[in-house]
Order: sequence, then C-alpha cells, then structure tokens
Amino acid sequence: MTYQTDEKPQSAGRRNILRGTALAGAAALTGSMLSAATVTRAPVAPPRINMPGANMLRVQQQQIDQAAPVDLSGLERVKQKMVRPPFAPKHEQIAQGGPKIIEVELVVDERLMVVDEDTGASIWAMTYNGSVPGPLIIVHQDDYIELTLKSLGRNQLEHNIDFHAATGALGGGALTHIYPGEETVLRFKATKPGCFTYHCAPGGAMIPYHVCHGMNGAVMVLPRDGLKDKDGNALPYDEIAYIGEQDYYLPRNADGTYKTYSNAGDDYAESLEAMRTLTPSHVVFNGSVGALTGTQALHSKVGHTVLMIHNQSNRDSRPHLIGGHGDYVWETGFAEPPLTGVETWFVRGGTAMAAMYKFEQPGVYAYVNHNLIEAAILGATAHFVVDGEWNNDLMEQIVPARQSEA
Ligand SMILES: [Cu+2]
Repeated sequence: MTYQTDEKPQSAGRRNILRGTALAGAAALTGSMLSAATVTRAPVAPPRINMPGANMLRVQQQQIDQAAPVDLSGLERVKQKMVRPPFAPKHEQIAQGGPKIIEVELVVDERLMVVDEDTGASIWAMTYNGSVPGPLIIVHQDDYIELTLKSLGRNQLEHNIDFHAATGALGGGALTHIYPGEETVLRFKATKPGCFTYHCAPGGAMIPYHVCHGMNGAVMVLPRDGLKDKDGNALPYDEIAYIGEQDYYLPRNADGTYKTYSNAGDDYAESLEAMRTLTPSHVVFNGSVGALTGTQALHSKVGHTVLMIHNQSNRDSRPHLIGGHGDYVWETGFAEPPLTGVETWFVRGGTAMAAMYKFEQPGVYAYVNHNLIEAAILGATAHFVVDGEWNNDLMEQIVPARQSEA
C-alpha cells in the first residue's frame, strides 16, 4: 500500500449547519495551535489495572508455543488496499471461490488534528493510517485477515490492535504490541459475519486514552453469499458510507479555551481527568466537526441503496437519518435477519453495525446521533446530498408559510 505520512491533517470543511450559533460566544483560537516552547514529556507509564497478570500471559504464551501448525499454503492471497473513510475498499459483495487470505496494512500515526475549526480545538490523535476512524476492512466469512501493523518511527507511544471480529488472545491485542519503529504481523480467521469494531488496547487506562484519541475502526465480515433479508432475498448495495463516531474529552484552560500540547502523550494526565467525567467535549463523525458536511458531505441519488456502517468503540449511540429510514438494520451481526423499517437504530458502545436505505426523495438528509445535543452542539452530524426528482406523492408543501388569520 502507499501510506503517505505527509498528508494534511484532517480538518472540518465548514460548520455543521445543525449547530447554528451555539458556539458563537466561544473564544476562537486562531493562528498556531502549538506552543512554540518545547515541552519535556513526562514519562507515560500505563497503569497496570485491569491487565492480565504476568503469569496469565506466560500460560497463554505456552499455549501458543505448543499449538499445532496450520497449513494455509493452498489459499489464494489478496491484498486489500486501505482507503480513507468514509470510503470502502474495493470488494465483492458475494464471495468468488473459497476462503482467501486478505492482506491488509495499518500504519500507526500519531498526528495533530483539528477537532473544531471554530474553537481551535485540536488533539494529538492516535490513528491507524492517519484517519479517525481507521480504515474499513471488508472480507467474507471464513476468510483470513493477515494484518501488518507498523508504527512510525516518530511516534511516542506503544500501540496494538484488538479486533472484535477475531477469536482469542484479547482479539489479537496480546500479540500485536509494538513500539515506534516496529512492525508485527497477525493472522486471524473471520468466523462470525457482521460489522465489528477494532481498537488499540495497550493496557489499563491507556486503553480508553487511545480509543478516545481516535484509535479505532471497523471490519465488515460479509456472509459469503452476500446480505439477505429474512426470506433469503439478496440485498445488494450501491455504495457504502463508513461513519466512525468519536467521543473526545479535550482538556480546557480556565477561560474555557481548549489546551494545546506539543507531543502525542503530553495530554495524558489532563485527558484522564476529563475522561473521568464521562462527559465528552465533542462527539463527531469521522474525526472532526463537519468532516461529513458541506463540501465533504456524502453523496447519493434517488434509487440508490446505501449501506451505512457506523462504528462506536467506546460509547452507545443512536443514529437517525432525518427524512429517511433504516430499511434493513443489522445491529448485532449478519447471522440474524435484519430489523426492517427502523426509525432510529442502536449502536452498542464497542460495536460497529450496518443500516441499509434506498433513497426515495432528493435533497439533503442529516444523519445524526439522535441525542440531539450531541448532534447539534457536540458535532455528531453528517449530511447526505441526494440527486433525483422530487416525488409529490411522498411529500408536498400544500401552503407555503403565510400570515395566519388566527
Ligand atoms: Cu494505541
């Protein structure tokens, strides 16, 4: 793959229209967001709470060392090129042939990102391939995912990856710890069909710290014969919208402005203090306020079916497509028939899930977290701009606004 480290940081295109003037009174920071002074980093040692003990890990390592070898030499290998969200990698909806080994590469990149242009809020994000969320991986049930995980030499912290689609060894988290400048390769079999989150999980409080700095993404494991309704009819889609919802807990100064830091990891103590409130400063889609609105809105057309994949690695959410519906919704994987005709669906924190909708009317649709405080004030809004012909049978304005006699 061609991972570029010199891409511009992600930033919001323009204001999210649902937010109105909510932040008009907030102090706007302009110019450099970085302090010019070089700050000496305090050592960041992960607390060892909630970690498996050394003895437990030794036993697991013995089990792994004694395992019988497996021969997968007969399987076809396919490289899957990762692409930036909200886009999906090239894939077949119905598997051709038998199970394959799908090779993917994720590069850990700690980078300064703008969270909200209006306030200057920023974060030293911890990313897979430079984006929040990390790239979407798509395979079919019983395929193998062979991941090369690399960490850029200029990074500061230890990272790994826990795949909820995987079986054993903390989702691979126990086998993928790497330091800056290192790489590791993990293979796992995708035995369960559905959408699954993945996230960094280096241990203890570092787990939520990394996840709340953007280090999460999704894998979609399609049934080999594609998506189906409850009667077994095929449910193909025309496009995928991959939406990663991210809750940030950004430390503030006494005057309410957001703090800035010189290096990844420098915000550790203050971030943990903010995270303990369980009250996010921002809840955004795809890394920043407005990342999927305005010039960066999602596009579709009447008659097109979109599969919306929603990832939330840390917190519950409740997406709603304003003016549309979830024709088919898979909240808990593809093994069960989908819910149908859903108004607002549910994303269990620590989950990726999928909702399918065929657009019937043109115009602008807001895709929101229907905790509307989170949508309109904290940032969780995306827009679909849909081309096509208006259908007066579905909706017609009979009387435009006029002076009432009442
Ligand atoms: Cu990490």
